[in-house]
Amino acid sequence: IRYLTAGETHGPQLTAIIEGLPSNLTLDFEALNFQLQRRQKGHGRGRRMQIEKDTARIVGGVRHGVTTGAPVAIVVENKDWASWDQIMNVEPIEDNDEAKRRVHRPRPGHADLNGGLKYNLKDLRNVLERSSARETAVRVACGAIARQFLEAFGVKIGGQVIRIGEIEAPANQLSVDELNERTEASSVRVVDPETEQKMEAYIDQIKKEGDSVGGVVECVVEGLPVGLGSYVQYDRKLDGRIAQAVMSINAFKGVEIGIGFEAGVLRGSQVHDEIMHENGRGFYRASNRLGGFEGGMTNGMPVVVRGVMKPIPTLYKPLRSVDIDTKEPFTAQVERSDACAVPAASVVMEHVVAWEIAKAFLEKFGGDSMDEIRANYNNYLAQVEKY
Ligand code: EPS
Repeated sequence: IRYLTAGETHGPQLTAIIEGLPSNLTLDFEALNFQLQRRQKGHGRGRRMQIEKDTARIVGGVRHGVTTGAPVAIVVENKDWASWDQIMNVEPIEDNDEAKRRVHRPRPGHADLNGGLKYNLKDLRNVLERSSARETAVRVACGAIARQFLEAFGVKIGGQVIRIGEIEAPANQLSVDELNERTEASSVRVVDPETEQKMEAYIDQIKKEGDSVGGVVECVVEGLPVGLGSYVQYDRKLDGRIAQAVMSINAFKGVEIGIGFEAGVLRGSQVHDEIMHENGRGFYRASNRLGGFEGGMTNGMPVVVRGVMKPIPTLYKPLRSVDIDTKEPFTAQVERSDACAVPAASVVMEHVVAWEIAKAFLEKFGGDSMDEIRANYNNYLAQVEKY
């Protein structure tokens, strides 16, 4: 299974094509759009989110609510397009710099300068339009379909914000259901109301200072069978593939599985999860410090992934840069930005992780229809039980 996306942040729409979804998967459109709306929320988002009301329109591969096995095409429209239809028109427009809103002042921390040099583009708008995190709207739509596929096999996915700047949330051991219930009610996707208040105040302060702030988000996946991914080849290690997917989210600078970097501090006896067995339950681990992975494969414990997002580089507080025309230094003034998009990034991470897991699931139990996959899955579970 794979997908590609196309579209610009101020273009007419984002488009994705998913290839390799089995037939006879019943899609819940409301649940799909619920995930898109979750991504738009969060304290610290800017004015753009008041313009957009994201919904996924499916324009291929689904009939009467059920997949046919054909590629699934998804469209997410940009409502903001109305204000950009000249500047972002695919047709040539009159050679008027004002109308074109040419960007020649690269913003530190963005793709602007590297992209301009690489693609030999003198209008950096061509870079920023595609490198924008707006693209995650349609990635969430693809991930939400993967999520529904996994849910058909009892897999549950949740997420939470662990840190925003200097404010860290206290640790918890909640199940995915509880986690989702509590974080859904939070403006910053944390479990603890006191932390929520502190984070909100912190974001407001940062915003007032014309600055931005990043954070750490966590995703938990419950209900996975043992043996997704493989140790036999580097590019089949599922933890490695999840790491790639998480790092590909705009502004992410690091990934951890389980205790992650803390494993470099602790001793072996404090890190590894002891193996247990119980009739009925089968094999399990006494703890889950390794976050559900050993040898690049799921071990049946919940998968726990963390990612760190840097502060959004579009600042009201200007940073120094150089104009690509004059090579003169300047300090940028910004029109519109998010002060903090960490809660939204938490939703994005859930969906890119869902995608990688669904992909590995299909590789292991692959089939063209849900029935065929279910038979393979049940057969494997019986084999594991007898082992
Ligand atoms: C983004 C800049 C902002 C964000 C945008 C990502 O958009 P604009 O430049 O139109 O103000 O709102 O995020 C989204 C549109 C979204 O849906 O998440 C950027 O430069 O990455």
